[in-house]
Amino acid sequence: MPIVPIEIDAGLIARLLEEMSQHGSDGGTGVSRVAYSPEWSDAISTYRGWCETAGLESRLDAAGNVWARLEGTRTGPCVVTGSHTDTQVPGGRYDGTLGWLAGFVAVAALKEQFGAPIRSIEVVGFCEEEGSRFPGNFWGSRAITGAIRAGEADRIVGWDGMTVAQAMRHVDLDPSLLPSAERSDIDRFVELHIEQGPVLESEGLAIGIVDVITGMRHYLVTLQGTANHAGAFPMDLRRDPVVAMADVVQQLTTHVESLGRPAVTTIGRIEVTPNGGAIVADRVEFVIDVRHPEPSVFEGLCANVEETVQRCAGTRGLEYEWSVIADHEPTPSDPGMVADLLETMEQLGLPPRVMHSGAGHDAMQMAQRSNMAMIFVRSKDGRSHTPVEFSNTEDIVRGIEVLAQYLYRVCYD
Ligand code: HGY
Ligand code: MN
Ligand code: MN
Repeated sequence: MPIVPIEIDAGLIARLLEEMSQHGSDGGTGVSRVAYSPEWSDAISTYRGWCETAGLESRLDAAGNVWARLEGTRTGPCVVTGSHTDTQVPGGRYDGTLGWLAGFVAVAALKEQFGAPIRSIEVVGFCEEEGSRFPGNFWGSRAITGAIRAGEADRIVGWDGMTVAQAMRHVDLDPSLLPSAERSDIDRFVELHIEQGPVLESEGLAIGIVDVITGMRHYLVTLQGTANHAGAFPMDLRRDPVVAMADVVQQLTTHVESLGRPAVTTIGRIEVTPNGGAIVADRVEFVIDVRHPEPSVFEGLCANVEETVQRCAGTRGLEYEWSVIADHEPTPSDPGMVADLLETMEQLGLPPRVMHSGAGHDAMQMAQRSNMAMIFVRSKDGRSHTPVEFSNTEDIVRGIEVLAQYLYRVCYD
């Protein structure tokens, strides 16, 4: 299908990103905006104001996902774009926020330049994706796909000690209404997102299309030792959980490095109790993040984690336990959507590049119910999950052009 001229206002997306970054800003380029926080509520209000100005009907669902809808002339399943509204702590200005605002800019441009589509289009801002306030992630997209189990909001205790349910009530959301956030009328979901890695930049490319999103699993591990004096208690009598954790880190790293790219394993959250400089620790709690895009390798990596924790704890006579707090299988994009997006890239004069996503995304949750694909925008130095993450406006506009052309292709024709 031929492309059509669609004007994307570079100044607008730049201004929106700048204004949105103020909600949770660290005064520099960093943003910390966790789900259901005051800065999160302010961000939603700002966004809904923009929707009103653009003449897009907006609403908040029972989970706190914010929707902007451009009504089509024909009833039936809709097409959705968007991304998440929350950030890591600290995070940057682009992870999630870019896809959320890019969807808004694309749909506002289509509305202004072509009027009502045939098929309705919605832009979603998922309330929580990062797991930066609560263990696990994809709370918003799990509400939309009906994957939240009864009572889960009361069972999940955030890193700040507040349950999801308490945090929801704090912003006047009623967790008992979560089932009403479920949608079954979404035909396809396309998410624009920063790549968060170095691949596009290393090849001098601005845009990529995702063919598979990596599998990812988070193990929350506790190793229980015996607190003792750091000086008087002999090494050969100790039950030191920090040393056992160091064994786990070393052995997992050696194994995952032996597999080469794109296998990754990360331990980035560690809590030592009582965390005293002259105390042999009593307990260590840490999260092991395991990822691979190929199902059988992913399963093997996870099995190795479980064997390694068991072995290292046993060697030092420690009790241990683990729970899986996030678990998402490798998720392929819809091949037809990938083909359409690649054709659109070629029509726009962009070298077509297919790639896997090493980051997890709401799109993997949405794929449980809808056809899915993702558009990646180059990340400077491949950095993300840090205040220095950056994508330049020119690349961002190219990404929005691909998104807008795709939405035109599937909703206006
Ligand atoms: O961890 C992830 O991949 C996502 O950014 N939350
Ligand atoms: Mn993200
Ligand atoms: Mn992220």
